[in-house]
Amino acid sequence: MSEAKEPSASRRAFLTTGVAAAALVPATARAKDDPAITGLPSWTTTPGEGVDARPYGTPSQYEKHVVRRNVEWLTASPVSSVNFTPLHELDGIITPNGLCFERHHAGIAEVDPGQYRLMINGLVDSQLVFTLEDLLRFPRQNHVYFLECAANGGMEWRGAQLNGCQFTHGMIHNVMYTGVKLSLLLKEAGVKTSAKWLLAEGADASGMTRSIPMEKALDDCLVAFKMNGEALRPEQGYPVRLVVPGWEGNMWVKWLRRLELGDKPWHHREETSKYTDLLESGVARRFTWEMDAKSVITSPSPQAPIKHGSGPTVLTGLAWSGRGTIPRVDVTLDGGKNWVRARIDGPSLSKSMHRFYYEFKWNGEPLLLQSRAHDSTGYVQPTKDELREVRGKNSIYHNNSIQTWHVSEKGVVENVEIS
Ligand SMILES: Nc1nc2c(c(=O)[nH]1)N[C@H]1C(S)=C(S)[C@@H](COP(=O)(O)O)O[C@H]1N2
Ligand SMILES: [Mo]
Repeated sequence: MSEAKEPSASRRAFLTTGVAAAALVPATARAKDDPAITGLPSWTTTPGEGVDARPYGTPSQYEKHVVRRNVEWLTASPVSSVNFTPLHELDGIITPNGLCFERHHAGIAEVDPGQYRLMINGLVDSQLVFTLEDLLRFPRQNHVYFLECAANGGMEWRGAQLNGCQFTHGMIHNVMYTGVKLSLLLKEAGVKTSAKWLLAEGADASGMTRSIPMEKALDDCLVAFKMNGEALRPEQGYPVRLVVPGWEGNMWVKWLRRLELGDKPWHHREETSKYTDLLESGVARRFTWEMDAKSVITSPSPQAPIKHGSGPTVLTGLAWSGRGTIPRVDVTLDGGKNWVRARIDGPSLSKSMHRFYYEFKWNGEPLLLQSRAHDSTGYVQPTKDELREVRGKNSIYHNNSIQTWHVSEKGVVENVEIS
């Protein structure tokens, strides 16, 4: 891999002249003869709807295309399926609640909060059962974390396949959670010294269960009841879900109803037949919990082509790591021959998405766009070939390789692979 270079001389010149002399971006509209400025549209001449019209707000009618989408051929039934976050339409680092991708194995459980119970049993001094009211009387914490399904990018292992970052990378969301530290609840029950593992169980019809080592359970896990300030959505596990920061999404049990303490892992379905990585040798790697550093350019991308022609162009994307923060993201416009450092903007939080930008002057020629994340442990996101060398081609899960987008002279963007 080549070293990241500082911005080129021409880019520096563009930035200086942009600030000192001419406007950064040439204005396209002119006041004279433009009905959008000389005219009087209905919203200017007539009062709009009152404060009683939208008791729970929804986006503008012109934003109807910004929705979760699914890939029809991917799964047989919508109750055991996945839809994808429209990453190409979003900015900043927070995923709006209504756009968080959904993955459930037996549909959305509609849990009555009055009948909600959380039980702690197994290797504890006293078995406990909490109501939702009980949970609300413990001290709370707020944290922003990404949740990424281990299958994110799973369709791309053997070659470029899905045309859009919504589909190649959209099994992720980044939300501020409010909840109680799991360690606090476990201490209430009194963890026996023989307890080394925790089983988290969901209340939905899938009977979702995962084994979590005690060190993680006592470290930063949360029992969460709020997302981005409001109650969890039913899709995300209302009224309570487990938050397992930095670890694969499957472990973040929704509609959480039971925590059992034991002395060994349970080896249930979701940690044996699923979410394990079949290596070239035929051996399956189990328990790949931490999500390695990854990034993707969200615009330009296949669903967000360049429509304005050559000239000033904003490139933006997301980067994240299950092991810490993202101090650095590199981008290349020429398929990896030259790398420049992107600008990270907004909060840099551990195990949270980071937003990066790279502003450049497009000369109208074809581009091969890539981004490469570095995390706070020093780990660098691998190319697809580098990852395949280690993992072979049988894998589905844990694909954190570098994504390539091809931009044509017309600004049309496609998912491609280069080696
Ligand atoms: N109870 C329960 N929890 C669950 C699941 C489920 O089907 N049932 N799906 C898991 C999987 S595979 C993932 S990737 C995440 C998805 O979380 P989300 O729907 O909030 O995106 O929830 C996990 N927790
Ligand atoms: Mo998942």
